[in-house]
Amino acid sequence: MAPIAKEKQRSLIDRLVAVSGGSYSPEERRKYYISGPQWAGAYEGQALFHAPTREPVGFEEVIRNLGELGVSCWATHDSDVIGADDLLTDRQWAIVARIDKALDDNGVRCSMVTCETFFHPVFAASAAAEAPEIRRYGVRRLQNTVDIGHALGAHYAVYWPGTLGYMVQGAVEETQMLRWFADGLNAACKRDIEVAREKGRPTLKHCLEAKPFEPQAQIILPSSDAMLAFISSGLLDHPEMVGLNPEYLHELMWGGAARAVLARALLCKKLFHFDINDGYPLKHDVDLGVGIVNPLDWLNVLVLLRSHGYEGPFNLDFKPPRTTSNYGVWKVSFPSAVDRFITLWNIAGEVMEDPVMQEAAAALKAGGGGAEDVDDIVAANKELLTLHELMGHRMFQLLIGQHRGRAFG
Ligand code: GCO
Ligand code: MN
Ligand code: MN
Repeated sequence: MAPIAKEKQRSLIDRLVAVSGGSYSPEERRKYYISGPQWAGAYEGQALFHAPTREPVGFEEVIRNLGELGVSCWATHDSDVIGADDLLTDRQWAIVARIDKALDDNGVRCSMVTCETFFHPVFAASAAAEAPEIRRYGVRRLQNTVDIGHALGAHYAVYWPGTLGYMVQGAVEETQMLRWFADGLNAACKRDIEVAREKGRPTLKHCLEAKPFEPQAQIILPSSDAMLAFISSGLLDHPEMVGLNPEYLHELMWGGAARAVLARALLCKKLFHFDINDGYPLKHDVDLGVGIVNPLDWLNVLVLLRSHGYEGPFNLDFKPPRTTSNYGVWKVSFPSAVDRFITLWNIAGEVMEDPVMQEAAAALKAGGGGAEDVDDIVAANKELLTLHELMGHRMFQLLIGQHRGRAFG
């Protein structure tokens, strides 16, 4: 093939997107509680060893593109749009008003705000560091994020504690750090109760997000399960206001099965919010688009969530790859992620209604019958238990559409 001239490359992308087909209309996409984070749309491709590959994009452009694609909600860190120098000053409210207008103009709602307590140098030792002035500043940022959330009409606040942990063991006393972290959350909930009362709004749902690895010797709350234990530790003044925002990839990173993690959160009634993306176990937080690596695993996750009636947001917390252009972010990255999600959601519905899956599950629960003696129990269930593997295979068939007559060979 001859080289593709620069000016012909966008039309090539457009043509191959059209040939691929399978995309949903903005109206269809809007039926789902999906949010597009400011930081995902504006991500320029930078990382520890990597320079940016894309040009900067402002919030107006992100919100406009989300509106056009049919992503109904937007989410933001307090510092994504408002610079650190403007935060906590009157100037921030002028920016919030511009955000509000952009949301309004494009038919997009703000679902979630999140406080950045990891990027700024003041948080080098986390927002729960030893020096009281660091913690006081952290509390001001947390409470201010609650204020911004209410001003923008959000219902969720997310906290990813970033470098809550240490590089050098012994320098930090872990129980103390956890108490200080709880103090910050307590201050955020207290402020929330006050503002919600003033405004006649419901309080926010405060969601903790775990990530097992960062460039740290130890992260103190590395997994959703650790956070569940923390929520019920007695350190929180309002444990009923605090739940989880698990992230699919973060659970995969430590070797967890996302579906089992979510099941534990569901049982505790703490699955408030869910960051959706994809990637690889025991690797860096690559944050690829949902379902692009592990579609079968994702199908399993959605079957669980659908069958338990999860109604919270699905937040597209992914990073368009460095190889994707600014144009590609809106032409390929976002719409393809949303469309894979919707397709997998629909297939999950088919799994739940599939007669093979239903009969196999019912047969396993019925058991072999009648046996009391241990050898009899083993014998009575021997053939039935093959159904586990058959169900795994059936999930694969449902994923690739064999139940709809798709055939090979
Ligand atoms: C990540 C983190 C962040 C958080 C965000 C919300 O994947 O690096 O998940 O994207 O979700 O900071 O607090
Ligand atoms: Mn991540
Ligand atoms: Mn996340």
